[in-house]
Amino acid sequence: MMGKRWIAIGLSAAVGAFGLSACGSSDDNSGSSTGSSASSGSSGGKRYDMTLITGVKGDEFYITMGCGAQAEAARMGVKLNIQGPDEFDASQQTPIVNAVAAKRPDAVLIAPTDSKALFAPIQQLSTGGAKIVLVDTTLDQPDMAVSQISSDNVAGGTQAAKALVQLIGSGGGKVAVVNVKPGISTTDQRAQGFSAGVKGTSLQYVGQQFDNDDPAKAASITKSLLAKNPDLKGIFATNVLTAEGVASGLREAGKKGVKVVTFDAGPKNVEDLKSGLIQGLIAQKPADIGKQGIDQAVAALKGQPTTKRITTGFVTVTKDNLSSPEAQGALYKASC
Ligand code: T6T
Repeated sequence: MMGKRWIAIGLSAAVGAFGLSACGSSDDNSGSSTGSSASSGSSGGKRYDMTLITGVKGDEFYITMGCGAQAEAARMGVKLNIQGPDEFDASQQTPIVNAVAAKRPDAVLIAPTDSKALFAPIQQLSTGGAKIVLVDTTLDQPDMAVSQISSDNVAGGTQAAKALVQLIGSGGGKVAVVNVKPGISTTDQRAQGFSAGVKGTSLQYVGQQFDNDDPAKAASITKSLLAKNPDLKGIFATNVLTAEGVASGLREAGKKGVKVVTFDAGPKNVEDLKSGLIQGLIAQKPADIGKQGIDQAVAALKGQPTTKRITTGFVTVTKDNLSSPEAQGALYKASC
């Protein structure tokens, strides 16, 4: 009963957050959006050469983004190389950006791992002539980018708070956030949206802790949160690996009844949803982000209008709607 009621509310919250469509995308800038069918990924016989630099290797969100980008690149005749650091870390991503800059690609799609630290390396790429498209994460000063494409992460965090209000019910209680690390635009915004979303509700927000994108650390944070707050009622986990760790922590603590809502929909997250450790996944649209990233880069290279900011949507996945075509289509891939 509660699950079904929550889906209805979750979806209407999504409609409220994203305007006309619960899971569509919106553009908020002056330029017209790029019609990819009218374009191809070459100019005067030269095939465009692009690189996608993800936030971290092996994360199904970025794997799925890469699949979307690769399919669109193939369709457009663009040569696409995909790279990413071993860890979600600016000190590991920066040398990759510098090495890519030395090869002078036509365009780079990049998810900066830190909104400040990656500014100078990305600015240098841009000064070297590459068109820059920021995918997923962004910078504090993103002016060099021809386009920024991401979910509405603040709205997603607020949606998670509303979902926990519904799941926990009228008694309310304590809730916590397990987050990645400060300085990542997306996850910072999710926590910000969550904190705003619990204000004035029956939930008492006890704060956030950071796991450095390490599931083992997220598991130990979860266990110590439960030890310090035996009456904890809910947790919001802000990304794939954090969600994996929170679910493991709950399993290891043998704690039942804590409601968990998480961002993302990797295969392990889906397993944890099925087993009841997680009650709701806020799935992003990474393949769409990758596809639109290629389209924007091609448009910029051809001197066509680009869209400064593109917001992609979410699908809220629960145990109840998991088998629906919409939910199945929103799950992330471990390979293309
Ligand atoms: O949640 C995604 C992405 O949006 C975020 O910027 C970093 O973490 C993920 O890659 C998932 O692990």
